[in-house]
Amino acid sequence: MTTFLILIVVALLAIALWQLTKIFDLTQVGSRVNDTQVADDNDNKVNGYLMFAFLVFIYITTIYCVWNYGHFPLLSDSASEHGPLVDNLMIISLVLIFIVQTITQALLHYFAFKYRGREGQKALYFADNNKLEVIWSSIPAVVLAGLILYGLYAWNNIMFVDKEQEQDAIIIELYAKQFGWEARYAGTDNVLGKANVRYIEGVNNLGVDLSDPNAQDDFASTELHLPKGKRVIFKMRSQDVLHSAYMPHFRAQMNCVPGMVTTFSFIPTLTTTEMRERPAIVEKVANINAIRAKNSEKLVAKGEAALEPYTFDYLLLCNKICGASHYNMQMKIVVDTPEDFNKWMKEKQSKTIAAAVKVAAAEAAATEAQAAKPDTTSVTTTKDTTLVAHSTEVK
Ligand SMILES: [Cu+2]
Repeated sequence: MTTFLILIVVALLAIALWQLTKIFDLTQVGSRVNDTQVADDNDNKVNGYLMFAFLVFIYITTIYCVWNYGHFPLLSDSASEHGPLVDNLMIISLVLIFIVQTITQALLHYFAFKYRGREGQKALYFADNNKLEVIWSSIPAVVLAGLILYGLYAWNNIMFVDKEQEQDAIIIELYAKQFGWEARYAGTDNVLGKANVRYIEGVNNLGVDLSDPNAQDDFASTELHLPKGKRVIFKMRSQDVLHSAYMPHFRAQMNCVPGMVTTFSFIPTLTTTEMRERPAIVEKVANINAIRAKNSEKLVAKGEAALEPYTFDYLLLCNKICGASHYNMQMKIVVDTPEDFNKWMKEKQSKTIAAAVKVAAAEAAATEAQAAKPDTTSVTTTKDTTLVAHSTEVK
């Protein structure tokens, strides 16, 4: 394949060089190039019709692509309350671009054909035409202003959360680091304790300030659970570089910036189970599994294990290229019914970060006490493994 590409590049370079020398020859006064090299009426006519043929080719390709690939099942299947606003903006932009491109492309090719070169015909030249300029400046200006105004309206609607909405909301922290996510729930008081990267130590891998009373009931999770129909306010932090919390199904994205807290808020409208039953998702899952089944056949033939069938899950992804394993930076999102969510919260609430830190400290003290005893050969390794084991458990 690479050799083939190199051959094509070399051939194209040769053609370009040949054309350049030809143009250079033609521009010389008293050129020795014979008359057949200069385009005559017939050549221009052929080129004019070829312009038309190319237009037909573009339209046939467009119709073919729209027919075969123009099915955007996921474009109107958002799972958040503000989702349809974003989807509408996307659909309006797509339709506008499609109409404008169809008209301007046709005009471009038609005029190229209509005013093709003819013997003795001279091009009409005028320096400016106010009427024309007003038309072609004002139409795009009005259309773009409309799009931008609608965009601003959507943005304000999505980003503005008033005090009343804030009081009803659940506060969750999204903590980004190379390369993974962790969520911190504010616990029963619904207020997140202070945190700082300087406090990161041992099992306290989110840097929670344990002297803050609000931090006492905070707990961490590596799975993001959200309740359906309830506003969630995300407070985002990053430990190292710029990351971007991207939740495509909820039409949500916000950068996570080291040294500051960014915010995004939305109301989930479909539980994971409900989303799995949506026709668009059923179709998507069936497509993926058909591809997996095909690939599995090849793997099994090679004696390897078959691929597991795919089931749909909401995902939180990183949408900033933040390093070598950026592609792998994702967390499963589970949207529960309010009852299931409360059940999950109750289960998790006992496993606070503060408690985990206390347990780890007690364990460390115990191993240190053991270390003080005469037999010290295996003590250091014991201490390390308990800490590692514990930190994975908390995750
Ligand atoms: Cu990232």
